[in-house]
Amino acid sequence: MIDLVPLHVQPDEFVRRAQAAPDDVVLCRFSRPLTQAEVQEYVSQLSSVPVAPEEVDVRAITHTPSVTDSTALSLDRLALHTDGAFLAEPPPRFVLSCTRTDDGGEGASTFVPVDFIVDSAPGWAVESLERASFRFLKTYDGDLTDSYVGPVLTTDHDGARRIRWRADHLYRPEVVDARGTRAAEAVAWLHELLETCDPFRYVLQAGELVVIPNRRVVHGRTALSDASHRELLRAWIF
Ligand SMILES: O=C(O)CCC(=O)C(=O)O
Ligand SMILES: [Fe+2]
Repeated sequence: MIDLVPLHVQPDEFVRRAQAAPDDVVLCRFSRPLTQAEVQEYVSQLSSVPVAPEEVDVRAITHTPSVTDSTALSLDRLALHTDGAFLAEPPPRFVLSCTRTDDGGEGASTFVPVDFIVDSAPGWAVESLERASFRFLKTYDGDLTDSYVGPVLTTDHDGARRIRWRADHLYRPEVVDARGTRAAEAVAWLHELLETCDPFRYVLQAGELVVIPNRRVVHGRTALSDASHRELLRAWIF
């Protein structure tokens, strides 16, 4: 299993420790599942742009048979990705708060750090993922208005790598401008790596909340068990 060490923090120190560790996966176990209002309050406190708690958008991620166009709301595994890959500025972090765990103990959260990806990649692949531009879609219905075109890998001012990624059985980022690199091969290489590697896995329990540095790790989940009642509340932190 790929190594990743979540920072385990206590509820009374959660906000302070999470603020001090923006690039870590931070895990906190509360005595009971947080309400939507409590998640909104924590996200408001962790935001770097001012946002009132009631303005924080919280989504419930749970098996919803009536929705057929969302893998997150199905029982299927969710391929490793970053959230908001179609946005010019994806959320730097987001929270997953577990209100109900999977009945069969399935639905592990999966994580792969970007540093593992870069360390595993041949030089031509890193160069392609940094230099070429790729299209990241919001929807698969052919509407490109809300898509983003840019590199997969960037490096920020302090030298830390950042990633943007979404690829699944329906779509892989389309090469818009290869800029002389082996861009299409690099997409295939990264997709294959993420499909075949052994991600860090953690099964969230009811009452646990995890803060994920969205550009420093890709995340997904393993398949849920049949008739799963697992529920997570998800909110992006800007
Ligand atoms: O179900 C999960 O564990 C993760 C869901 C997720 O990553 C998403 O909805 O973007
Ligand atoms: Fe996600």
